[in-house]
Amino acid sequence: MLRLFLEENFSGKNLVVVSNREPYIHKKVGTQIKVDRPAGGLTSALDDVLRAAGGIWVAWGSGSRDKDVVDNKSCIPVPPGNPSYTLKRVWLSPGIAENYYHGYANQVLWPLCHITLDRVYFRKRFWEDYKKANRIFAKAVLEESSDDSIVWIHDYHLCLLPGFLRDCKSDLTIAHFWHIPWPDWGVFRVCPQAKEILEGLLGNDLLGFQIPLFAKSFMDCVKECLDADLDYQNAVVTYKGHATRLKAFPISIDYQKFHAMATSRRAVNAIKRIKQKHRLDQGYIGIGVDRLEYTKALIKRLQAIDLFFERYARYRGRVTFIQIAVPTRTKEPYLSYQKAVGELIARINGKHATTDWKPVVYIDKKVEHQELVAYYRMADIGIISSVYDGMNLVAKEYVASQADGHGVLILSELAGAAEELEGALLVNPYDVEGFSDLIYKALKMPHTEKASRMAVLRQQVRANDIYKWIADILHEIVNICWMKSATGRYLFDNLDRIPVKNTFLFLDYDGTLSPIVESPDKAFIPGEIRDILLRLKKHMPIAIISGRALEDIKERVGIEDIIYAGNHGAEIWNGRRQVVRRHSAGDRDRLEELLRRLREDLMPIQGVMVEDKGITASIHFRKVSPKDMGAFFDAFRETVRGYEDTFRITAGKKVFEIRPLKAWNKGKAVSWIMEKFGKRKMPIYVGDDTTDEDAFKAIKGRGVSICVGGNPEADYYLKRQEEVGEFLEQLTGLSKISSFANL
Ligand code: ADQ
Repeated sequence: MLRLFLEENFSGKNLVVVSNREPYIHKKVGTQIKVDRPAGGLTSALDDVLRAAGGIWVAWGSGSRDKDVVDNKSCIPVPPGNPSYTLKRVWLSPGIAENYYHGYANQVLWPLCHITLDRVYFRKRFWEDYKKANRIFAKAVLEESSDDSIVWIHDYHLCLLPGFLRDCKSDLTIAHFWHIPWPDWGVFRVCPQAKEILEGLLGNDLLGFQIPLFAKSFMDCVKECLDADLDYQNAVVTYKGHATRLKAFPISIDYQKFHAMATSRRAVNAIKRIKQKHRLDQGYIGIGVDRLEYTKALIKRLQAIDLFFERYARYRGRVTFIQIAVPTRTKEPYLSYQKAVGELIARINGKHATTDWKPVVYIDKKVEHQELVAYYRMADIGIISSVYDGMNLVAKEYVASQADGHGVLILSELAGAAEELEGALLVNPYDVEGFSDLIYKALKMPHTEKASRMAVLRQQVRANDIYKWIADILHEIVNICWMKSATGRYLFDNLDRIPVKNTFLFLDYDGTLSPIVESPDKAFIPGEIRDILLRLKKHMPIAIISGRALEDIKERVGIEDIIYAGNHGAEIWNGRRQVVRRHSAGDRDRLEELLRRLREDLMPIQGVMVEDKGITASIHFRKVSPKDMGAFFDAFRETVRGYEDTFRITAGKKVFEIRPLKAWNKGKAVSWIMEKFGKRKMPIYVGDDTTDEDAFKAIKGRGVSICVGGNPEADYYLKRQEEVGEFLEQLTGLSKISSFANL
């Protein structure tokens, strides 16, 4: 899928990924040079992207032998043995590296963004070298990019890079993903370089955050600090004439890889070995896996564990907590933190241990992934206690490795992952007493509830894996590229090119006539737009084209004498009666049968809504409680099995869509309507959705297509849905003039 997307959208484009950390490190081992790959889902997923798309990865060459293997442009083809893209290394002197990385990045931006202000340490030389390092990165990127390159930057080490690049090459497309939280203005304001940091980041075309809250906090900071135009509704900041779009893209993991590793024989053997080694055959197991990092709040978690054994003493000897913590930063305050964690574990073990059991097993080193999934799979409880966290991938790794499906995830409500992972037990890590009670609750939870919570979690992570994250970001980048190349294609700059004589107007509904809303049943057409359409229909034929059922769309628009196409054109109303009912009787019978079975099988589960749209159907489950979600998915999956030869079943936001495999599309609908009712007319089509692409294509060369938000297939774009009303209003005026001219 990803490869196909990249081939279609990125061929001919030069993709430049930039990060502090490199994907391949050359080190000296004995007398030999060895290539190391830093572990981590993100690095390997980005590596996949570059392998498929080609391009360049620019990163700091931090390995002891990195310099020995590059060419005179500091480049080396990678992956070793089967090269498909270029790694370009950036060299930082030890002094600059120290101040830029250990200084400004780790002692200023990291604690600032994680709201641990007592750990923030500003030094002038940190900032000076941070600027120098960003300039060195900028020079390297510029050497390798042309005006139509796409630069994709990662994280807080490179805040100034987008601004530096924009100053030198204003046409570059620049996107940046911010992996850590973005704090409120009340916190960010303490940064002496707040203005410069924000200005640097506003060099981006796209700035991605983990969750919407961080994007909003960023916007608030810009509002307080810079004289910029802010469009909160569309999340766009315009500063010094340049627009930056902000958007949330929750990062994820390679679900299938973790699932496959967890169900492998190697995992089963590893579990046996680990249990034997730590004498864990009896009783419950809790797991914590973290970088040894104060924001992950290992101390709070250990305090909660200590209190748990105090308050629920009967669990002594029956529960063991395994804490795997890898030290990744080797300076202060990490050394003191490591010492404090070690001492606290020793104290807890001293206090509660028995002759053949100790409450906490401490593994203070990196554990290979295959081994890590074994720990995840065997653990009855996974604990994440961060005091603030961009996302937290361990939570998702634990879920994906829960092949037996009955572990309980205790997740800090202050981690970005808490926004997504319904089914977890959320904890406030500062409330140590509440935390210890939650551990008790997790242990006492009935088996059925554990299973249904875990089923919900697994479905969520499976449906939103790292490849979807990448595709969502790249899709947004492609749209931005198109919008930029479409300068001059903004509809309001081209009104004189819009045909007003002999025109046939086609309009999509959701996102075009009606704003996008949380729940589809609340999507109503604004009164002013209805009034405009009532006036406009006197001057030109109008057709509304929608994926909704015909009756539904007719009722929502509520205007007589116009054409409606429902169910993507499988039902058409010509203004007086229904002229197309493209039901295959067989499909309808099958759908009825499937819906009857679904109603029966899902009846015991509260909150399921089955919507029969005649030709298609939607199964809404927004109102199903998390504890029943597992049962819902199981029953749904079981019931639809055997119908996949007739229907395509796709997942939306808390809804499953069921459509006949042979269903029509909006392109075919427009062509059919033009053929029947508008042979010599000129179509104008306004839509916003990917399903409108078929219509844009269908009228290419014989009409005008307009996309709200932009689409490479459309002739012109509108920036937002509200502009549709403005356009229709203008069209009314223009049409009147043209009617008079024709008299
Ligand atoms: P981190 O804070 O590093 O990164 P986190 O999401 O907590 O990331 O993931 C840590 C990773 O390290 C996991 O993949 C985990 O398996 C691995 N790991 C931890 N301890 C390990 C050990 N002992 N041995 C082996 N592997 C270990 C930042 C942000 C996060 C955000 C990520 C991704 O702080 O909030 O989720 O980026 O955007």
